[in-house]
Amino acid sequence: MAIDIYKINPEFREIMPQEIIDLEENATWAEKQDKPRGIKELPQTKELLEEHSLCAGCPEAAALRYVLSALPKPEETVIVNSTGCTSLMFPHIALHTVHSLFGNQNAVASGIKRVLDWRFPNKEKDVVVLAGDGATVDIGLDYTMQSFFRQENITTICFDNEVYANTGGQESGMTPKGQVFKMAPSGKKFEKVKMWELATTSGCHYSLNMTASAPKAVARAVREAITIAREVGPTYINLYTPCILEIGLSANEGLGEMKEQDKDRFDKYKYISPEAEACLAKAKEEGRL
Ligand SMILES: Cc1ncc(C[n+]2csc(CCOP(=O)(O)OP(=O)(O)O)c2C)c(N)n1
Ligand code: SF4
Ligand SMILES: [Mg+2]
Repeated sequence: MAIDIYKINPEFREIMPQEIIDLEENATWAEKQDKPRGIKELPQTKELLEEHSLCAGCPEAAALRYVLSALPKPEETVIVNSTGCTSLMFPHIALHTVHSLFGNQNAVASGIKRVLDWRFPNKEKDVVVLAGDGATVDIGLDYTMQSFFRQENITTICFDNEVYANTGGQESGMTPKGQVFKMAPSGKKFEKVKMWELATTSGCHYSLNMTASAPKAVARAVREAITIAREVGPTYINLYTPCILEIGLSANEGLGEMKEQDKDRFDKYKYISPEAEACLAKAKEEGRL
């Protein structure tokens, strides 16, 4: 059974690019089976980001595919994103997304989640923030942390490429010490902010630091984070998706870089609160995970 998410307003259909019409006609989310997509279906599905305008081989594009394939209920999900390389992918997916002003994505997501819960009290609505490190940790840090403090029922996924990529390579708080970029030639003077630890101390019930090297691991993390966000409180996933352009790698070297970092800086930090542990155990028992 297909899941009907994406509809073009009939009045605008005539002027829509073919790509958008293709999304409406061919993005089915669950055609062959009565459950959402999974990692195995990535090569055949229009809706799991068939095309994008990022650099060839950009790990952000692969990571978004894994995230989309793991959404438990895509038809009941809203993704809030922010300006950056990530935001270039959203016009190519058939899902409800909101492009917020740079940095305020967690405030926007909080409002959307509250209104959806009020408007649809009998439905589970998932709100997921997906934004870069500049948006999440630098310019939007206050909004990010305040949403944790308020215990909003949202999942925040930071695509941590350790740089302001979309504006040509400035350092962010997430850049490692000593790193030089085109527009940060003197080198980073202090250590990378441990946002995953800040998320834990700011009230997140689930906080991970990982690379996007293993699709199934990313998908599992997304499903767990969304399940906990629904029932317990805010969750955070810090996902290393290196900007291959800014660190001088070619299109086929992103995966190798992530695998290298699995052994080193991205050592799979994982925090789960006791309430979240109980929530996951119950979800597994009921076959929801
Ligand atoms: C309010 C506002 N401030 C600044 C910008 C400029 N801007 C656009 S993209 C970007 C950098 C994004 O960096 P990040 O969030 O790390 O995403 P990436 O491009 O690295 O994926 C900035 C500063 C903007 N568009 N709007
Ligand atoms: S600039 Fe970097 S983050 Fe942006 S699309 Fe290219 S490789 Fe990806
Ligand atoms: Mg970035």
